[in-house]
Amino acid sequence: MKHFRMPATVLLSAAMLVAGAQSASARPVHDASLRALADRADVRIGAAVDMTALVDETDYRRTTASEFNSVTAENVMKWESVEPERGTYDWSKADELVAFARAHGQAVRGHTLLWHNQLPAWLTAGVADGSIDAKELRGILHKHVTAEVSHFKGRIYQWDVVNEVFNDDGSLRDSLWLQKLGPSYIADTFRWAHAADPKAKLFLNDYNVEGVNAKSTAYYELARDLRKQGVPVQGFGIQGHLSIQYGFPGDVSDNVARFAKLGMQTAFTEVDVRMALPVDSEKLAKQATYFRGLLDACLGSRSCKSFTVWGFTDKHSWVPGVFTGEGAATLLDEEYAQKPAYTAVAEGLREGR
Ligand code: 9MR
Repeated sequence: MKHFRMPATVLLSAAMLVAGAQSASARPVHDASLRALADRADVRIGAAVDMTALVDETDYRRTTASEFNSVTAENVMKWESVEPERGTYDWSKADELVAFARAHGQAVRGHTLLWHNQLPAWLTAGVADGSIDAKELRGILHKHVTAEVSHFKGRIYQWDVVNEVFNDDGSLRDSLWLQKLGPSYIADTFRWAHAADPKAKLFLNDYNVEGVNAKSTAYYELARDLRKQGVPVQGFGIQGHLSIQYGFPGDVSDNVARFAKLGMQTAFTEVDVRMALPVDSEKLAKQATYFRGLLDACLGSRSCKSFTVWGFTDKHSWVPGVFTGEGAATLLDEEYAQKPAYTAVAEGLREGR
């Protein structure tokens, strides 16, 4: 029996997802859901989706389907997931998400083509031991971008093409991409992505770029220069990982506006607002104002097409695993009850643009 175990699990997962899709779509999207409000505000409201939770939990599936009209793969479109062994692609989990989205009338954000994290071990090891040289690495990157964008062609409305390539001081991150290929890797990656799916909107994406600061200015200058050279970069993604222990970034609307002025789209791509635990009502109220502040900056500019939260229940959030003693960063608590942040987002969407 042992060798049947894996395929059986895979089959079961697929069956459960389809069943979930049916039961969730049988429930009408209620008029006051975030997605119904977002439709009226002409913006996409999105969520990062944890595929394990989507397969395992009915509440998670129902909420994903009923509250959001855009989804992002939290992990399963990253390079280590899709090409775990060199030349062997595994699109299965990402395909399940795309199928779920299709069944629920949701758009899909692609995340992410080039990053310095979650790279396959064969690639990082090969670069480290010198068996993959710079010329080969460039070819590998070209092949990866082409394979992934082609696989999802026509099904992704926004791609995070390059992710987190600047430091907070505005210098380029010293990643293996910069070390081996030099700064031209950025333009190359956009050109290759565009060649594979000319209709997808191609985004730069990073954290700590909500307001006007050295890092967001580096992106602004990069975007302006690339566009002048005819490089197909069409969007700026502001992740929006905030914490209530720091002040709310003051000039988010100005920042969005300057990218809009370049003719670019903007998006809030990974919004969450963490706090030191335990939770209390004052912290929750403050958190709500942070969510609302970012949402208002989005709704205030026609350039802003989507507002995505990085997890929607405190039951499934990356925050506690990374920031010791912090958490409660999402719209719903661990029991899926609505927090003040949920109400604030719903009210913001109801007020519209
Ligand atoms: O939420 C993701 C978490 O499950 C992964 O373990 C982590 C690995 O680095 O990546 C998290 O998502 C990140 C996203 O891809 C890029 N911006 C920062 C996000 C939070 O770390």
